[in-house]
Amino acid sequence: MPPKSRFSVVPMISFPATSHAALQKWVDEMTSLCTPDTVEWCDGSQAEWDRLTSLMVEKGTFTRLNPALRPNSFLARSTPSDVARVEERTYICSKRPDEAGPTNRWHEPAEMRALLTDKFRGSMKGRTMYVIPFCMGPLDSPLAKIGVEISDSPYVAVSMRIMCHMGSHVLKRLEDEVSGASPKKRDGHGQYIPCLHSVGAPLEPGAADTTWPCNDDKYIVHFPESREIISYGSGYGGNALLGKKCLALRIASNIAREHQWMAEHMLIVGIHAPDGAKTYLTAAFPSACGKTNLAILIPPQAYLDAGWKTSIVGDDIAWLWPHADGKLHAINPETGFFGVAPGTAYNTNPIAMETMKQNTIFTNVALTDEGDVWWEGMTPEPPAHVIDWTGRDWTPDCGRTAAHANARFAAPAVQCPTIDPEWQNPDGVPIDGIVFGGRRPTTMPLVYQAFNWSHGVYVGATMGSEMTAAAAGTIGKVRRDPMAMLPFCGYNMGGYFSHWLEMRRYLTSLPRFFHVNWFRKDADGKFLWPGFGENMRVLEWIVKRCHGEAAGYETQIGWTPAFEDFNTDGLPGFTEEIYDRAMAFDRAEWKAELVSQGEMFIDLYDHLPKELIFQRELLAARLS
Ligand code: GTP
Ligand code: SPV
Ligand code: MN
Repeated sequence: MPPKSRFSVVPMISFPATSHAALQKWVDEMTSLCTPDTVEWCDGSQAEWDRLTSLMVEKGTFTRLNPALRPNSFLARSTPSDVARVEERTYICSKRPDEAGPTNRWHEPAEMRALLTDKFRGSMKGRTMYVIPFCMGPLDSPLAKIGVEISDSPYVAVSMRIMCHMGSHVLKRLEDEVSGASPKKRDGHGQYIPCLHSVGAPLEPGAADTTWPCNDDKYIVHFPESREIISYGSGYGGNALLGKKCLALRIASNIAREHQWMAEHMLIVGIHAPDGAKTYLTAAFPSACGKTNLAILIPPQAYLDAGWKTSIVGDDIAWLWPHADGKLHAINPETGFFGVAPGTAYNTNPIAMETMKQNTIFTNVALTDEGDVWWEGMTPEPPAHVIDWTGRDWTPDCGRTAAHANARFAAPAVQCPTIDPEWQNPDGVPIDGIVFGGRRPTTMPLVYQAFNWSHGVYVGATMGSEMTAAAAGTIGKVRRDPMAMLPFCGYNMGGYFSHWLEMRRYLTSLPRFFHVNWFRKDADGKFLWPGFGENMRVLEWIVKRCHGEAAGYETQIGWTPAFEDFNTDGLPGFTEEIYDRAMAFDRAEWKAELVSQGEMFIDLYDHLPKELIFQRELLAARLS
């Protein structure tokens, strides 16, 4: 150890940037630890966006898209090793392993803190440290959570401006809460959640930078008891935009269970019936299983003619709480959509295409010769030549995909033509139905309704989906993904099920529960259901069931619509015979389903609420 000199350590502390003493202290400490060249407090202004995007264009991180085709929009190409969330590097550091539970990776908190302190020492050398004040949820909502992300990535700073409320107005609110100038509107008044992020690529003086700095050693770490997030090594999506999965799901799920609310991986959609009635539903589907698509669905022509409409409140995360009116209310904590690009096209997702017309950041899509973006499925015919997501020349016959399968767009929600007028209402929107679903090529019918709340929780808890590129595992195998929260529940999954069951007590007007499957296949591997806009037909039955306005008949697994109660106007090819196959109940498949669910029940046995064991028994009894 060299002798400690009084002058050898000169922490770069600027004049106080905030009157929030605890925040200033944390930023000063992180500055001393990470030793960035400069510290910038983000104000969230247009001028700041212009400066940072131009800076990234200069450095090669961003390509400015042709302003005539895609104004104020940019393409980023990440390093091929940094293209998605890294579940195997995601940790929940609670005091006891039991609190994280068998579905999470646990690590002892003090040890992890020491390990990360080492990683962050000097990690921002040669870079700018951005201090990003942000708020998840409308600032005046009781559930709103203020966070401050410290990051050495300008990509993170500009992406956060799209994805959440970000900048001086959030910092001012936090300061006013501490000084007493702001009335108490949100729980956690005066408090913020510290989110520390580094790409883990310090720059020696004079060394050349890469266009997507990151580190092969990645850590996405959550301390649920102290409500802290530390992320190291990745610059991509949910690994780096810490307000999203880390705060709004993993940390928020911990806060929610203590304060009788729910943080869920759900879309929120509004359905406007011809009589003017509006019904809001939430739906939990695993990653890349169609949440964005359902939230921005355009009903078929026959429905539009009859006066049906849909509107979106959120496409990925819902925070729900028992409102004073006795109903579950929901807010979307985000202000942008971070959607999967491949497969998105004007013929299937026109609303998504309209939303990303400008002010959008694209990551890992292809660049056309005209300076616009392209990805697989965007147009019926591929362009003759593009630059692919790795920066290489690409032609349709080259044998590679032009865009990465998890290429994404980050677009402001306000640009969505069907954004719901209530989407920023601090009071949220009342929820009448909760929908679960996944990719199930067999077994699961197009739609069924659960018998009651506890059966609904069982249906959500036993949800599964066929493995896709988004989930690590054997492609084709069913992965159990309870409530689509497997990678996002920040505590013991069994305790999470108990919390769901308990929430019923706080409500006097209960939402109805449903399960849908857009992905059932024929023997020849073709989808039995056309999906996309046609999903409106299923939503119509769901909405009417929520209000007791549609018939259904009781089966072994739940309530289902009869063919004559299912609207097929304007869908001539969809015969009763095909409907029956899409809705079919196959006893052998359900027996296999019960066995497969049993594996998950064994894994979760220690904390599994007995109601769910009984629900499984009841299902077995109905099948026998
Ligand atoms: P995350 O953002 O990862 O949480 O996912 P998400 O649930 O929002 O997924 P997204 O909507 O981006 O999923 C898109 C994928 O689902 C694409 O491959 C779509 O083609 C497919 N998809 C969406 N809706 C339907 C549908 O109704 N039928 C079929 N067959 N595919 C669909
Ligand atoms: C998901 O994987 O469910 C996403 C994308 O919504 S990310 O924000 O990268 O986690
Ligand atoms: Mn998601």
